[in-house]
Amino acid sequence: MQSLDALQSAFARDGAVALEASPLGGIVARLTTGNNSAVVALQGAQVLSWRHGPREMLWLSPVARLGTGRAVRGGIPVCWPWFGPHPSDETKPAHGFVRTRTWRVTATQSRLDAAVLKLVYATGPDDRALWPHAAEIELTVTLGASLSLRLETRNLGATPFEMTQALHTYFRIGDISDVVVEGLVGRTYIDKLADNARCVEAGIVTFGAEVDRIYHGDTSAITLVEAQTRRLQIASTGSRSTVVWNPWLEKTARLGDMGAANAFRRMVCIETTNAGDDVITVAGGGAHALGVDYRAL
Ligand code: TA6
Repeated sequence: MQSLDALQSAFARDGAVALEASPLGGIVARLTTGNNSAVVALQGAQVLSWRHGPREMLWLSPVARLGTGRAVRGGIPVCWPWFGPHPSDETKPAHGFVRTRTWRVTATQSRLDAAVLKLVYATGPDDRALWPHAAEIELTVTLGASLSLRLETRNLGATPFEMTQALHTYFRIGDISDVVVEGLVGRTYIDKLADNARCVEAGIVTFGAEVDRIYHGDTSAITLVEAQTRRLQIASTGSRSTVVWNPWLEKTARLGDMGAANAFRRMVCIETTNAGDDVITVAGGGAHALGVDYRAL
């Protein structure tokens, strides 16, 4: 594991990238560009905070802690190499296993318009019982006027493997009743709350109860709209599916790590995915990149 001193000497970039001990435990990288900042934990390469000017854009559980062996609730968890429950073995962790692994910082960059951080995780012997393939994943976080993430999967073996994945982003909102999601009208979706029934989205997505849906189709122009005024543009690449989720009251209680009974009112997940029918096959020696750009309009 990389020590904080070694990380600071190798990767700190004055005014753009700092490596710090997080009050949540563990080591984080802090990116700064102008009035914008982001905090990324080495655990899971998880973005924990994105501040756009004075505003925190991501929701993070108030009881979130690093280094507990459990995934952190909030920010942008990286779900890989499967999304949701394991397709055939329910004893395996939901959303894959890299959320709780320590990733390696491999590069940082201070550009005129952005701060850049790269982290890598390579599957090892401890992972083989969960997933038998040799692979390396690299997350590139670019903070400028927008926040961009690019998750590249590289198949280091000679045979192809299938995977599903997600950048499982928790957006911070004022109240769920004031929020709609535009850009999914007409799309087919799997309703995970209706025995995985396949439905068609009739219009804009609103929230009045738990929502847990995998939308299929183009993901390049989705917008989170709050109180008809605040708009956040979500532009994904390498993805033909988007998950929209709000746990509402009962699931919030069942999860037990949301920090408050009504925490669901302050967050909504709009996730850039390869999920549902959108399964990716990576050829031996090949690669696949999943990307997203978040831009406050
Ligand atoms: O993306 C939505 C979802 O699959 C929900 O079904 C819920 O399980 C959520 O992810 C959180 O999963 P986690 O494993 O982080 O508790």
